[in-house]
Amino acid sequence: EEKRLSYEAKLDICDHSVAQKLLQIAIEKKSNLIVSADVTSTQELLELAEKVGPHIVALKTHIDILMDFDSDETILPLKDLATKYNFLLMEDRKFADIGNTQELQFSYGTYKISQWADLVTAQVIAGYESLDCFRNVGVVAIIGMSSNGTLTDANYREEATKIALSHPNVFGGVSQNKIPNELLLFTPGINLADAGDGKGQQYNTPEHAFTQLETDFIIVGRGIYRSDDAEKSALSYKIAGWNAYEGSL
Ligand code: 5FU
Repeated sequence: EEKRLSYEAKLDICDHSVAQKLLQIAIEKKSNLIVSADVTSTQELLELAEKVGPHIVALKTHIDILMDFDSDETILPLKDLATKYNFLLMEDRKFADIGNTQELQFSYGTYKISQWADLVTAQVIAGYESLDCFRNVGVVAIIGMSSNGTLTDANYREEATKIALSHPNVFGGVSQNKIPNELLLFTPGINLADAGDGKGQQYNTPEHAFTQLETDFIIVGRGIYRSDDAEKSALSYKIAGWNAYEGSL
């Protein structure tokens, strides 16, 4: 049984440059919080980033849900906020196609993700070589999903973990189960108030994620952006996440 490692210890074994940056920000800000900015306008996105920026290690986007995306109006100010508050931009694109198509989806089209994202999520369903296109970015592989009835069973997760461990572009995984120490673990499906959303999402607490899963980063969406005061709730999740991390060491 592997022992839970501190962020300092992970700095020694997670070599990818994006893993190094995330771990350094976590230590500096005493935060393991990633806010999922699932809002549909640029104004809401930038207002949320301004409020939660000081408390997070990364802002997770689904850039394709914006009604008014514009490189200049959306991405430039978002990048400025990321610099101002020292957080990374994580595009939760969950690429799931052959390498050539992913290469096009990553760099072309409306969103030109490769021009601004520090890290992206990708399914590993298309196999090892499908991830070769994500040079100059960090990949977080989807190993297990949080939703009820997901097909990511133990066998799938084991095979997905092998790809994640061996591919040089991959430095982490999204999962609801433990993954090897060499990978950073990202856990969505975190909410202090709700158990689910009536649409298949299943929630756990930060405490569960750190003690049971030995996660490295918690991802919180509606628990923060739907609350009355996003700044205040980001701070609560940051503190809850940090206390749970320290308690799990
Ligand atoms: F890979 C996954 C997963 O297994 N579960 C998720 O919920 C990703 N997510 C994302 O985290 C999902 O697409 C949302 O953007 C976010 C969770 O949002 P919530 O509002 O906290 O439920």
